[in-house]
Amino acid sequence: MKLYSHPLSGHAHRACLFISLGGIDAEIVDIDLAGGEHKKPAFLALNPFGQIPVLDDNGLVLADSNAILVYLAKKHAPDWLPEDAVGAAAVQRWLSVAAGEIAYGPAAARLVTVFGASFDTEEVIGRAHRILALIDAELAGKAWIAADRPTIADVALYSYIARAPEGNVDRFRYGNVSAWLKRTEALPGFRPFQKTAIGIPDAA
Ligand SMILES: N[C@@H](CCC(=O)N[C@@H](CS)C(=O)NCC(=O)O)C(=O)O
Repeated sequence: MKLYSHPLSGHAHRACLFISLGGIDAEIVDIDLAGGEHKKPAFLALNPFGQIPVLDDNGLVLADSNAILVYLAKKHAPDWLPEDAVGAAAVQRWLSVAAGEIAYGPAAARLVTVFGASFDTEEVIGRAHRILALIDAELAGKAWIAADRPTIADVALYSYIARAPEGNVDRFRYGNVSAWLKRTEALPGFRPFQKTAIGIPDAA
């Protein structure tokens, strides 16, 4: 099994993190985003969207980080994705947040600073704080976002929240979020998301 990835992509880190937490055997293959490898025919044949991450499980090719989490959990690490209707819906609710509010908030703010994207900085940082405040309230009195144990919902939310300061989003003011990040980082098999020197330093 191969995962096409890039060390500075939070979407790819989400998949790499779960491969590591789940003890899943996969080779991580870095794609040269700066050189445009993801827009060349060989990669577009794997994912016409021209985006990483992409999983290739012996010819079964799957794009989209959250789809990859669902596939890997179902196939290799079922404890991370509840089967029952209520439990599965609770996880899906936060996968949607990861693909929505997180992508358009903290991930977008980081795209501006780390990759030079031209979003409205004030708007994306404002969005980031709105979703962080909601998640902070949601985590009051609970250890994990969607169940009484870690699930792929926690994995999907982790990467861009952890690196939100790189987009000048001060996440340090959200105490429940900070405690949840630390709990995630203490899980066996945790794999960190590469840091850059950009944005608000960790010590803030
Ligand atoms: N919905 C996709 C989004 C993936 C995504 O945005 N990947 C970025 C890297 S973080 C990418 O490949 N961007 C290159 C491009 O869109 O041209 C997922 O969850 O995997």
